[in-house]
Amino acid sequence: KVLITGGLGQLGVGLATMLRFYCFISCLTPPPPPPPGPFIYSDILDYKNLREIVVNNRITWLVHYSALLSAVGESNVALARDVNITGLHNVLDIAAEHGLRLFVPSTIGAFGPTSPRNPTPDLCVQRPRTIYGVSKVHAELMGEYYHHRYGLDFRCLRYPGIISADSQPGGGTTDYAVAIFHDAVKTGKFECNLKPDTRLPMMYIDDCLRATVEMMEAPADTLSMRTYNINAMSFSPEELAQEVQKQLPDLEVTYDIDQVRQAIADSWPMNFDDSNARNDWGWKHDYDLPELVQTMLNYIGSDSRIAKAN
Ligand code: VAH
Repeated sequence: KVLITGGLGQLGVGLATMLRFYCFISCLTPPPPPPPGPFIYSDILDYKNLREIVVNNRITWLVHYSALLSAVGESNVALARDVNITGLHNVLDIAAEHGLRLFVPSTIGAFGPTSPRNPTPDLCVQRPRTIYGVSKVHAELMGEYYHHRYGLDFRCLRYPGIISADSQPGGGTTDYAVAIFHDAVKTGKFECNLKPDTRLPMMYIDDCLRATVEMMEAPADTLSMRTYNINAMSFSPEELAQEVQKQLPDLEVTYDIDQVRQAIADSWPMNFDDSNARNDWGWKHDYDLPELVQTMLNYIGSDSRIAKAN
């Protein structure tokens, strides 16, 4: 049984639905309505009752999605430090004490301006310039320490910007790549907050969640590392806009740069090297840019999930 913190966030809803197991949330603000399914929600989760939930529900896996993302973290560093770092410490202790297996996502944001950017390998300098990135490097290092020191089965994937149709991202730098689809369908106009040539690694949510479950299920002896980059594609706002305009030719795209997000994006990888994940546990992505755009517009346009066009 899987416990997901941040279970009503952009990724949590999809993973809970995919796993159809327990899903618990730790929202600091009133959560959106939960999706239908065999889920139990405990909101405003504190770590005392997290222990009770783990014991009472015989949880075996803990997926720790709860975190403040890059841009929102910069506007509230103290809260981001509390949720992303203190929260992680609590989760590590509960997992170690109760023999849980622990998955914590990291991110392209765990690299910084002194990391190789094109491509960015798994092992290189990591000096991120956001509290979000610092907290995720800390999570990688602490999880690997608990693995080597206490035998905790800790697993971690560095996610690219994740694009989803039925859940909204929460204050990240890559959020533009979700908003463009909704605005294109609703109004035919999109104002982008990153420069047109800002290239970032991106991934469709179905690839992200499948990678997560495949890595959780990978036999331990296939893992040469505990933290892996995973990749699907990289694109810039202008490349994404051109692909959307193939389907919606009337889409008008303008630019009003958010300096905070632009500075963050300029410090991140442009391309991700995920060869270790592909070699060790057989990772491969399904969605490239044309398929991403087709799937997103099919979903948002028809407002009902349509399988990827073959
Ligand atoms: C953010 N969407 O922009 C998140 C993610 C890779 C980016 O971590 O902060």
